[in-house]
Amino acid sequence: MTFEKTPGWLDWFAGPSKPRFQLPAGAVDAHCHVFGPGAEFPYAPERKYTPCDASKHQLFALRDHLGFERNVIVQATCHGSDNRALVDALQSSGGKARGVATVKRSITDQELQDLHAAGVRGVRFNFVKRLVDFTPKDELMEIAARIAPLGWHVVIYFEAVDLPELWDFFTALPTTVVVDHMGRPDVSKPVDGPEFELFLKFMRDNPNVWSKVSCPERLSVTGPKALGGEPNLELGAYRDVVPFARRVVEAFPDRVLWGTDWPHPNLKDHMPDDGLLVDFIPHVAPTAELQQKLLVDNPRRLYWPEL
Ligand code: 0GY
Repeated sequence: MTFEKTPGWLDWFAGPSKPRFQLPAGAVDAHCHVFGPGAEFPYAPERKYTPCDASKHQLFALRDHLGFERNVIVQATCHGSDNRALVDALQSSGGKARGVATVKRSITDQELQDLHAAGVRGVRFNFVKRLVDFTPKDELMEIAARIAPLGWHVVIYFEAVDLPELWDFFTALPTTVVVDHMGRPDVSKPVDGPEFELFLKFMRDNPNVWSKVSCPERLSVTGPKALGGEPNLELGAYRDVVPFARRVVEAFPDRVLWGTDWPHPNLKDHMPDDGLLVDFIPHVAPTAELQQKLLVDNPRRLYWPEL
């Protein structure tokens, strides 16, 4: 089967630079995806976008190029609740990848066990309206109750303006809860303002809540171009995201994760150089101790506790 990419879709960046920041041994890219390939793993009929293919081989090559040891592969909405591409990538990784799946309430216990055996350790609940249709909260709560005994967690993706409405549901979840991309703050608002303060309170009041401090390229309003017009972190690329991510890392050093978000779905203006994204890490986790927690100890606790 062949698929037409969504108009305006930007392909991932094929020649990433070698990061200047040396990742610590055992570093985990804790948020990335595989797309298809569509001819082998067709995209879901209910998808809101059609990506370019981004295979497990390309993901593993990027992992090695950047200096990560492991990946956490997150089911993307373009595959719906068909986790075959994810499972195939996990099974091909030689134990170097774990996954977060999307499931429906109709999933059987045996299917959950099979996902666990493949390396799945969480489910994702997505509340971003441009990506998914609404799933009733009672259905999601039922899924959360079923995966909790497996020791899995729930990954939630939402936008900052929706946190007040979703608060009661999130705080009732019975598992560890991992927030994608800091709950997508509007970084043109003050880091000390009421919107981001609500997110920090969400983490403060709920010790089971973790956050990925990922996606500067997605959240930034100032963008990748720094003074001089080149993507250069020393000169301030994605500088508007730094205070937000750094605040979360410093306040909750044991509950943060970092990921590339490769192959960067739905970016319309620019496609980041993944090497440059790795160079963003010391700006938000400025000490070796914080980097070790963010990149090694925290993802290991959540995804490879047996190591
Ligand atoms: C991300 C962000 C996005 C998309 C998805 O599953 C997805 O389709 O997560 C987005 O468009 O913001 O984390 O990859």
